[in-house]
Order: sequence, then C-alpha cells, then structure tokens
Amino acid sequence: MQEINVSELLVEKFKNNNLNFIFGILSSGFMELGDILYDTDIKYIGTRHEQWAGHIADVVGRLTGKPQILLLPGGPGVTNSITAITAASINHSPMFVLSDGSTSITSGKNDFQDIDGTRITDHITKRSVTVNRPDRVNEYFSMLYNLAQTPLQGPVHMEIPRDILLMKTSYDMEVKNPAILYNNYPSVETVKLVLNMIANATKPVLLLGEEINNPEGRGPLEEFIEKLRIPACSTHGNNDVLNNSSKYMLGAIGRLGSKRAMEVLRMADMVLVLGSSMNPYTFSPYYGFNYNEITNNIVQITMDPVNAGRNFTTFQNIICNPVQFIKLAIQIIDSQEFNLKSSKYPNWYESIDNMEPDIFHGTYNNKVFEILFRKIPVKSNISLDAGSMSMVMLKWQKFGIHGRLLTSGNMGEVGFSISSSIGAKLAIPDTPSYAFMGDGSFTMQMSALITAIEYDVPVKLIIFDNSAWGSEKAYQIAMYNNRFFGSNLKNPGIVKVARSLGAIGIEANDIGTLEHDIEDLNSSDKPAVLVIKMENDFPTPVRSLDAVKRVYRGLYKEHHS
Ligand SMILES: Cc1ncc(C[n+]2csc(CCOP(=O)(O)OP(=O)(O)O)c2C)c(N)n1
Repeated sequence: MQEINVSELLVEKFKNNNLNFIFGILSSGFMELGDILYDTDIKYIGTRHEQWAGHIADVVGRLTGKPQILLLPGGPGVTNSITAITAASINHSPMFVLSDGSTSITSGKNDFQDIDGTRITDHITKRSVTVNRPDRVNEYFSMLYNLAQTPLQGPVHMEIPRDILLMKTSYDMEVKNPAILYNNYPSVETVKLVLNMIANATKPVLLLGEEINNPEGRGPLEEFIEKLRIPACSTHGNNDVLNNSSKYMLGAIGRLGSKRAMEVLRMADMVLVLGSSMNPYTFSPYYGFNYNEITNNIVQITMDPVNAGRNFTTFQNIICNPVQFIKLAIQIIDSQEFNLKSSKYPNWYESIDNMEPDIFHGTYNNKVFEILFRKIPVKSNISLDAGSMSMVMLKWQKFGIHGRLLTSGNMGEVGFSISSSIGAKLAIPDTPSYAFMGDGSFTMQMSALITAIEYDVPVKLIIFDNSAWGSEKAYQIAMYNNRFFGSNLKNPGIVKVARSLGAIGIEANDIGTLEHDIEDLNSSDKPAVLVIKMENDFPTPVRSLDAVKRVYRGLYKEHHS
C-alpha cells in the first residue's frame, strides 16, 4: 500500500480507466489535481461555460462508450452544468461528474459556494454522492464509474469537499485493472420465441431505438438485419442507428421522419421494437400518421423496466439488453437450429422496395437543403440544435454510413450543437464534424466556438440565418396573424463575429454559389463557420396546431382567431 493524497489517487483512477480527456472549468479546490495532471498525457479541455464542457463530455462518452470526466467547480459550476448533465441522462450517455465543494467542516453552514450539489444532481444522475472520508474515494470512484457504464448508461456525480481532496490516503498501486462489466442476457427460449413470431408474420418490421444506438450495438444489428432480410425503421432522432446505405433501412419515424418508414410501419403485422422506451415524442404524428394503428403484435425489448409497455399496449415486453438479444439471435440463426427460410414473409421486403422514397423539393429553403444534402460528405458526424431549420437535417438519408447523428434527444435543446461537434471531433478525429444551428442558437453558444479555436478542433458550423427564433415565429405565422412577440432577432454580423474570434467565416447570400461555399467549408482544416441566409419559410411547428387553436380567450379577443 502506497500513501498518496486524494488528488493523486484520482489521477491514478483516471489512468487505470484509460481516460484520455478531462473536460470542465477550473476551480480553487482542484488546484492540486490540476498540478498532478500537468505531468500526465491526459488532455484537459477547458471551456468558457460548464454546459459546453458537459455536452463535449456527453458526446465523447456516447461515441467511445467510456464515461468521461466532467470537472466542475462546486456551487455555480454545478448549477451551470445541469442542462448538459440532464441531456446526458436522457440520452443514456456515460459520464462522471466530479465537483469540489466547501470543506467537510464548513459545509451546510452557509459557507462560500455552499450549495448542495449532490442533492441538485440527484434526480438527473444514476447516483450522486458526497465523499465524507479520504479512504472512501477509491471505493466510491470505482462504484460510480462502473455504474455510469453499465446499462442503462448515464451520468454519475461525486462531490469531494476541498479539504478531503488534499488529505492522505493509501492505495494499492498493484491493483490496476478496471472492472469487467456484464450485461443482462436474455434466455435462449425467449429469443427463439421472438424469432418464431417473426417467422410467422407476413409483414414484420423492426423499430430501432436509442438503447442499441451505441458502438456496441451497431455491428451486430447490421448482421442481424442482413440475416432476417426485413425492413427496419428507427425512432425519432436515432436515424443513424443503422447504416442508411443498408437497403433494409427506411429512415426514422416521427417528426421530420420518413413517410415510407411510417407507411411500412402501418402495414406491419408484427413490430419488433429493439431498445426503445417508446416514449410519446417518438410517436409524434407527422404526415398525419396515427400510431395507434400499430398496437397489434408489438414485442418491445428494452432495458428500461419503468417504461416497458407504458405508452403502447404491447403483446410482449422483454426486459433485457437488446444488444445481447441480437447477438444471441444471430448465434441461434447461424446454428441452423432455427430456419428462417421457412418464414412466411419471403417477398415482403421486395414489395416495399418499389415504394417511392421521400421527395424533397420546392421552396428556396428546400433548395438550400437539397444542395446541403448533396455536398455534405456522407462520412460525417452531424450535430443538430433544436430549431426549425437545423432539424430539417433529420431528413438527410445518409446518417450512419460511418458518422453519427448527435442531438440532445428529447431534451430538445438550443445550445447543444457546437460543444457536441467538438466532442465528436475529439472522439473520432478522422471523421469531419458538422454542427447545424440557427442564428439564435449560435448567438447563445458563441463562447463554445472559442474552445474549438483555442484547442484547434476543426469543427464546421453551418448557421441558418433567418434573424429569428424561427421555431416560435413559425407558430406566430401559423396561428397568431404574424404578431411577432419576441421572436425577431437583431444579431451582430455573425460572420464578422466568427472571424474576430479566430474562425474562418464564409457568408452564403447567393444560392448560385452555395455549392462552392460548402466546398470551402468542407476543405477547411480550421474551425469554420458558414452562414446561410434563409427565408422566413418554416416547416410545420413541432406541437399540434389544433391544441393551441382551441385555447379559450376571455379577454384580448381582438386578434384571436
Ligand atoms: C435552451 C433552450 N432555450 C430555448 C428553447 C426554446 N426554443 C426551441 S427552438 C427555438 C428557436 C431557435 O431559433 P434559431 O436557433 O434561430 O433557429 P430557427 O428556429 O430560427 O431555425 C427556441 C427559442 C430551447 N429549446 N432550448
């Protein structure tokens, strides 16, 4: 046993878990930790706001499967990061939040920055603890790190009072291996039951969700579908779960999804849901599609016992790890124990293969997207902010060829895309990383661009400039007689701002030269910003228009329709 201090111990734990990065903002409590990290190969990426560090850590965690350290000053550092930790939680992103705090003697006495961070993050993490003794840091660290990366993955939080960070503890330097984790396996009988249901269906369809949209799930999933030869669609936002060049992939359902995917789902006589909680937003109506039509023969495989069967009447819920389910199913199919050739759906896929894919043309804004869809390299990581324009990128059919779609998921957050694309570029440096956002969103998160420039992370930002919080303006156009309350924006010159921060700035005001502008962006090896002027032409607002129209007004009736 070696005597070391708690900060040294933390660095040993980082190294044992092969961590390459730490993300965050410095604080006085972590000075000793910083000084030890100074001599290691672990790269510290400091951002200008804790939320951006959280998003970067989230995305690196998603893309590597390894919990990343988010280093936060206790108090305001923790409260500033709540949105990012929540996004990681919603998206099952493994993350280890490490914050300092007031001393173990003064905490709770209204000390400086004496905010109960553990309780604040309790609801949005898998576990949140305050360490009360130096000799428990090792135990807590391992427990939390393991918890963060076991299904369902998510953030954990450890707060260490600043005096404890400097205390002496002992550590067994010989025990270095991180834990080997086991996932939840289904039984052979259960997998056979489901394969039998598929074989007996005439129109089986797969619906693929967030729990298999991870590095471990994607390979087996492709193999599984190639063997089954049945059509697949994804839940909203999981457009990249399967290589879209796979002929079996029809696209995502839900908002801005694929009409073909929705129609095929309607036709299905059996739906195998792999790794989705089937939450209500996933099934938002689009193209007037009513998802109640698919209540027959749904088999839902999920790791989430709370939401299994909660939103839909399912024929069967199976609580297990869907990745393990697929792996076992492949083994069973390969062992010839199970013969899919005698299935009842031999020509089912071919019949839908002739269905016309989605068409996308028309207005000026649609032309912009049509050009973007052609010019963005297919092997790209695509980060999207919430916003009426950026979300149209969901219609891009090339997700998942190698790159990934990165969104804040059901968080629906404005402010996610720049940090997310920095994370993607750090996690997978060979793949270009694009962030799509509106002008409102860019002006909210400009300080995240500083981090990309400071650490020379060559992300590519595409900003749709309609000088508005367009999503809200869309409602005002559709329902409030163009009475624009708070939705028009007076921006600084965005290209000028980007250039002055040190990025390459490209202004696209002319659709005739847009292709060249995108080529310039694509070939840039520095952080670069392309601002595209858009028209006030919006897709259907997110929430149902009927719901808002029906609001009763007792007063202020003059302009109310
Ligand atoms: C953090 C956060 N704040 C506010 C919102 C509400 N909101 C959703 S979309 C949107 C407008 C985004 O405007 P912009 O980024 O300019 O994109 P546009 O809709 O114009 O394409 C707003 C304000 C949100 N989802 N997240």
